[in-house]
Formats: sequence, C-alpha cells, structure tokens
Amino acid sequence: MVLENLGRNLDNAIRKLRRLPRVDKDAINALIQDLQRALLSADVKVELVFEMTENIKKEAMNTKLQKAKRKDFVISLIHDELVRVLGGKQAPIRIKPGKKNVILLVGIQGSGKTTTIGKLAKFYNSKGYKVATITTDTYRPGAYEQLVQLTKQIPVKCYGNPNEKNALKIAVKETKKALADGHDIILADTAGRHKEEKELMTEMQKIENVLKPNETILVIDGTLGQQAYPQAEEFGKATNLGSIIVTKLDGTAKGGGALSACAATNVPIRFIGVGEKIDAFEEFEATSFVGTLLGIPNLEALIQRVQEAEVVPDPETVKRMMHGKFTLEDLYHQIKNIKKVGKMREILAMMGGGNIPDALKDDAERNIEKWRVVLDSMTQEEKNEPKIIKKTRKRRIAIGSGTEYAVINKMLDQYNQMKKMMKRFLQARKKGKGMPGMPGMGKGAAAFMDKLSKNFKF
Ligand SMILES: Nc1nc2c(ncn2[C@@H]2O[C@H](COP(=O)(O)OP(=O)(O)OP(=O)(O)O)[C@@H](O)[C@H]2O)c(=O)[nH]1
Ligand SMILES: [Mg+2]
Repeated sequence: MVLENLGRNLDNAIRKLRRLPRVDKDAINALIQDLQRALLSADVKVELVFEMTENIKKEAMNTKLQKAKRKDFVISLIHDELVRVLGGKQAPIRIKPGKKNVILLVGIQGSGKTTTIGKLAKFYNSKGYKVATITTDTYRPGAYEQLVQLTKQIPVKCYGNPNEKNALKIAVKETKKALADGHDIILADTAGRHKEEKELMTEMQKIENVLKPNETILVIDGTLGQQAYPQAEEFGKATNLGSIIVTKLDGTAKGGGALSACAATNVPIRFIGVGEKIDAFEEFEATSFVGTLLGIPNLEALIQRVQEAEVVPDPETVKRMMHGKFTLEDLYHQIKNIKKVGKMREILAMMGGGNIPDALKDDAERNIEKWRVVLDSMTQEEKNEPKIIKKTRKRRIAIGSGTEYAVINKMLDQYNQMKKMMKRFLQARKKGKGMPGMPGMGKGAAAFMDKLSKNFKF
C-alpha cells in the first residue's frame, strides 16, 4: 500500500479510539497526539499538522452527539481533514474522444516523466483511445529509444526524431504526424535536463505555446516530501499547470509531505506513480485514497451515519417556533429530519410528551411523503396561517394534490397540537414557571425545550 506507515499509524490510532469505552477529553487529546505523530513522520509540514489536528480537536470537543455516534463522528472528522489537505474533489482531464487531444508532461530530470508517459499511454489505451507518444527530449542520451522500448510493450506508437536537435520542431512535426495517423491522444514528453534551468523553462514554455495542450502536467518525485511545494510553485509560475502526478510513492516515507505540499499549490493531483513498472500507476482521488489509508472499508456508510445523526432543528426554525410563528412547512421539515435519524417517536415524545396520541405519531411517520405533495398544493398564506384552511380550500388542496381529506386533516391536527404545545410553553416561560409544571409535558420534553431555549437565546 502507498504510504504504508502512515496508513498503519492512522489505523492504530483509530483502533485505539474504537476500543475506548467513551470519547472524552482525554481520549481526544490522546488521539490528537497519535495523529500528529503519524502525520509528522509522513513528512507533512508541521504547521499543517497543527492546523489539521486543531480543527479535528475543536470539532470533536464540541460535538453534542449521543455517545454511540461520537466515535464515528471523530473518525469522519479525521477523514474530512485528510481529504481537505489532499485537495478534495476534482474534475477529470477534459478529453474529447475522436478530436485532437494533447497532454504535455513537464518536470525536472529524473522525476519520472518518461516512465509516466508509458503509464499514461497504457491507461488511456485501455480506455479505448488511439494513443500516441512523442518525445521532444533532445538532451537525454537515448531519450527516444527509451520511450520506444517503454511503449512497445503496450503497444502504442512512439514519435520522435533522434537526429533533430530543435525540440520545438520535433514537437510541431511529430504531433502533426501522429494526428494525421489517426491518433486522438498525444502524450508529449519533454526534457528534464538542460545546460541551465532557465533554458529548460523557456523551452517548456515554447513547447506549451505551440502544442496548446489540453493539460500540462507536472511530474514530481514523491521522495522529495514537502520540498515538492517550492518545485511545484516554480513550475506553476513558468507554465500553465493543469495538474500534478506524484511519482515514487512506493517505498517513500515522505509521501504524506509530497501529496499535501502539491495539493497546497491548488493544482489537483490526478495520478500517482507507485512503482517502476508500467502498470504501477493509480488515479488519485482524495476521498478513496483517504478511505484506504484509514483502513475504513465502508466509508460512505460511516459518513452517512454521522450526517444523519447530525440532523438538528435549524436554529432559525426553532427561533420562529418559539415566537409562536410556526408554519406547516416547519412542521414538515421537523418531521422529515426526525425521520431521517429514525428517531421520530423518541423526539416527538420528547417534544410533545403524552400530548400526541400514538396513532397520530405513526400517521405522521407514514404520511410524510404525502404531506410534501399536500404542501405543494398550498399557497404560502395557507402554509403560514393554516387556520384559514376551511372546507373550500381543503377541497381544492385535496383535488390539487390527489390526496384524501384524511391526510390533510391529520396534518392540520398535528400542526394544531404542536402549536398549542408551543403556546403553553411560551406562556409558562413568560410567567416564569418551571417546565416540569407544564401539563402534558414530560420530563424529557421539558429538558429538551430548556436546552433549545438556552442554545438559541430566545
Ligand atoms: N519506484 C518508482 N520508481 C519510479 C517511478 N516512476 C519513475 N521511476 C524511476 O525513476 C527513474 C527516472 O525515471 P524517468 O522516467 O526516466 O524520469 P524522467 O523524468 O523522464 O527523467 P529525465 O528524462 O532524465 O528528465 C527511473 O529509474 C524510473 O524507473 C515510480 O512511481 N516508482
Ligand atoms: Mg525522460
């Protein structure tokens, strides 16, 4: 596995957390230390490590989730933070099948450009493109022969002219030939060595100008670790960099540094090289990369569980509700959110105590989708002031939404009960009465309301 040590260390830290009976302050502090150690030994920049772990710590300490969900939540925080520093989601290279597509590889000597041309050729060839490679490297002895040998095994055609000393001329002529031969992706290799660096950069710019590639890709050696940053920056200034390929991530302990440094330049990492062989190559996608790294096979499910558990009433709605401005839409969203967590009964019980009959609770749960249809057939005025919904309006809504009267009636019933309860709650608060004294409100409900009112300061 790429970044094997980092993966193992992160995995150990997560296992340790999972084994603990609960996630408290000490557990979070211990986790943060483990993460810092793991990231620093993968050569991630110190400042970045502290920023990442500070973010994780802050969120982890703040969570109001129930105990059972906290571990998942903290793990998803680690995941999200790693994805963020690795560049997040990115779009693929824009390639138009059957048209002229040119991909230009640049990078310093020995970074792995020529090897990567072979890997890319195999990658696109297997996707059904008519791939050709060209080399414009007039500096490295035997550069043309190296690429010929490499591409022979795929097989894809290699263009070049070992007798021509002008890289620009080769670029123009050979690309033309390759296109005329019916190829639709041309992978162009460039020189990495030159008499001096400035000349190398100038030549690259000129080639870029004449070839007008779909994308210029920087090939960077992963063993550089965080030193990849200044290099990527320099190339970014000289060329119109579209993406980065980080090579030699197999067997380097510094991969974390190289990947995070490249991502910090805001140029996406598209592929990684993980060995000398032609198929030691992977598409890079931060989310799945981090999933593998953390050893969490079913990351999607984990994230979903946490997201669902995070559903809380939106503060604006609660504020309006507490001022007696409670609409049918509010009721709908409240019940919809609660349903998502699968705890409708619990929360309704908490909010309404014994006030809401069981039959009604079940009904709300079963009919929530119908409620949406009903709501869509109502005017804004009706949603805000449901008491104006009398016989005629009801008939119109029933016809418009294709729903029975019973559904509309029950929805309005539910609304009225909720509204009454809010009103009593507000009156009790105004009179300075304590919650437990409120008729029809259970202990849990009182505590819940109290917490809401404190959180939202109404
Ligand atoms: N382990 C490992 N080695 C790699 C990887 N990619 C390239 N290499 C090796 O790195 C060395 C240099 O690779 P080249 O492809 O020749 O590099 P280059 O950028 O074309 O070099 P110049 O043409 O001299 O500028 C070779 O020995 C490759 O086998 C990789 O992902 N992993
Ligand atoms: Mg080369």
